[in-house]
Amino acid sequence: MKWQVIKAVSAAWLSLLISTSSVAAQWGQKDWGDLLWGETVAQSDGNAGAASAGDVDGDSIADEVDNCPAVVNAIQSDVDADGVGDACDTVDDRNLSGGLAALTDGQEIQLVYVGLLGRAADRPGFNYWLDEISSGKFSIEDLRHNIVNYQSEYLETLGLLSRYDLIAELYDNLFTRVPDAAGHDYWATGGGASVQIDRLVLALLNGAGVSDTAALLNKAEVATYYTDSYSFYLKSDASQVIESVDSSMASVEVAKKAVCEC
Ligand SMILES: [Ca+2]
Ligand SMILES: [Ca+2]
Ligand SMILES: [Ca+2]
Repeated sequence: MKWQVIKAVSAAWLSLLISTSSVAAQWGQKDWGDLLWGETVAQSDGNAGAASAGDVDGDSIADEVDNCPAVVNAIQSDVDADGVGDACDTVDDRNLSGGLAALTDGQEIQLVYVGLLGRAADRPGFNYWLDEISSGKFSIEDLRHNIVNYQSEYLETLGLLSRYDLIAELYDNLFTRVPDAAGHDYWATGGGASVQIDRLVLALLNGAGVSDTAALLNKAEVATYYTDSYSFYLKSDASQVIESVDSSMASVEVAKKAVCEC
């Protein structure tokens, strides 16, 4: 994430986020050049303690309850909830069919923050939008609208980019990869060029293929973990924590470990 604009969160910020605009938008599913799948390699996070008879990997989780008995994974993250930890699970059992409809309100909120601001949401902002969207007062479109129109944090960074450069930045923020040529051209000058530049973030969320959807779910997972866990919110921390999260489940364990610093 290249953009890191550190500004204090203020009451005025929240008021700016409140909008009455609601624009329905729909995009078709597109699957552009997904990364090769299944290349996740379980790795140690490098903080193993001393191995013992009942804890062979030395991560302080006893073998009988350790979801990766041979891999250091103190957080025990398991995003597909199959009992095998992210650090050593090579088969992603989640529904990766993609599309906005498959995301929870909380995931959508985090991913709009991730896409447009490059960071996990702060708790006041997240809770405000979750309440408003869950109650039906606002929609995810309203959150997008407010960020791209009123937040200087966006207007002074991604908001200054050309359409072509913005696509690349959104791919980096959302999918942790550079756009493939076909996808880049599609959104820049092809069939996706009809999507207004300010609405590209939701179009990309909605059109993500299997591998990119895994990255989105992982980003949302780690962003939510950070939002729920921090004792003092720093935009730089909120950005760093999701920066290296990609389509691999192993990247989730590593990122959560960095949040918790345990
Ligand atoms: Ca262990
Ligand atoms: Ca382990
Ligand atoms: Ca698993």
